[in-house]
Amino acid sequence: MSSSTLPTASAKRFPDDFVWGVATSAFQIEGAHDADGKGPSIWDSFCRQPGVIADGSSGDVACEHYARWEQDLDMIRDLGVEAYRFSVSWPRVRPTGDGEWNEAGLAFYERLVDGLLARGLKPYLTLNHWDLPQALQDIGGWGNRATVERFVEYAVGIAKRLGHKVVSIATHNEPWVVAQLGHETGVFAPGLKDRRLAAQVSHHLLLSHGLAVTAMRELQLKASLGIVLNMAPMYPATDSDADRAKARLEDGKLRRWYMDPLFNGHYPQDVIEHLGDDAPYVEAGDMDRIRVPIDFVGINYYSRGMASADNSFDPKTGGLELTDMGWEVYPQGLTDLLVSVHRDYPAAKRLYVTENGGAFPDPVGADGRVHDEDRTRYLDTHIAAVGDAIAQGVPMGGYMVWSLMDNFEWASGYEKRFGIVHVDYATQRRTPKDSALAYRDFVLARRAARQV
Ligand code: IFM
Repeated sequence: MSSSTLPTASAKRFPDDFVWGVATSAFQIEGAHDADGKGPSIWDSFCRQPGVIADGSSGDVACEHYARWEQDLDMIRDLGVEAYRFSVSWPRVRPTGDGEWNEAGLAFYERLVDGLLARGLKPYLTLNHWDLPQALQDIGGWGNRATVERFVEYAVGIAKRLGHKVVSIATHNEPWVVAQLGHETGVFAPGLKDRRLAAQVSHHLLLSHGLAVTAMRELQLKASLGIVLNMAPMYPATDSDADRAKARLEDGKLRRWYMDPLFNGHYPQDVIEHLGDDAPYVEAGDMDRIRVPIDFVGINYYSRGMASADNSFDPKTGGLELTDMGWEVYPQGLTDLLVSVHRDYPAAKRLYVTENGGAFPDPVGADGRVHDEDRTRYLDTHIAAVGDAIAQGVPMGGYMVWSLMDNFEWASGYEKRFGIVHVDYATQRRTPKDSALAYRDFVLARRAARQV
């Protein structure tokens, strides 16, 4: 099949050890929500509440990856990439988050990892991509400090089983989303609306990260250890002092709130003041428990943030190029972000773009193919933006497209398609879109160039 490469990205230089990959998460693709002893997660429960998922769907079936994993691994291999970022479903391996482990669930991930290795693919594992066991939510979830201990047990259990085979283990994916969207605005599971609780949840997530890393280090794993954060560079909508102050605060809430504890051992003072009585309770010693050496920070980037003091900025009215999520396409923001993270947190030794991509409406053409020029252009310009950051000295380790295939996009259900592979949910047929073919040819050309 013919395809075009990515012309802007192709003009950039990437280090020889730079890793090219694709990413997914368990709940969004696996389905098999109650198969082989899996327990319910908070997302299984949340989806059952009327009105919370745009199309009324759930993750019950999703992409049937639990059953189709071998075919999917062949597909990843055929895309020419080197790495696959996936997550483990906590309730699949330990159904209630406590007590008995589920050997069938563990065996599934072992087969998956062995299958990746057999195909020459590097496994990048994430422990928590949001699907907390419901049984733990029933006793307070991430608001309960005891969940921190359960998470450490989970991390150690997975690390013992897979940590000598996988390339990397990330503790959490986007803890900001869990705290803010899950506990403050309530648009994601577990659907709570309590700012005080959200702040406490963010602290427990960070604490569990630090304690899990410390516990996993003792196992002397092959895997590198780190965390994945969603970030957006914040720009003031105008030059006014008020808008600048707002941009600074928004950056504090999204980025510094996580990066300062991880690397500097404290929460940002301006955000603590902003939270006032809602600031989290922090036990003596917690900040040292959080600030432990890690090997990488994964950054998930989709768009920039524009801050205006009166919240009047609306990307939908600005004539800007938007994705199907209503997010602005702004590749320069990725360069700005990576450069600033490296400048502000030099102790973050290695950065990865662990997610980047766009949702676009993708009709299947009369020729049976998906000509997703907008996504192909998005990938081209954003990969080029990573190349620009590398040229400015940012220590980048790799880039992973979100997502391998169309999947369950949380509160948007199946209406938004992020995949470079199209999924026909009626038949579960997978069809690589033009963006997948362009990415494949780009990556294969990069890999071939290394060998000369
Ligand atoms: O689908 C999500 C993913 O689970 C986490 N990062 C953002 C993606 C797009 O919304």
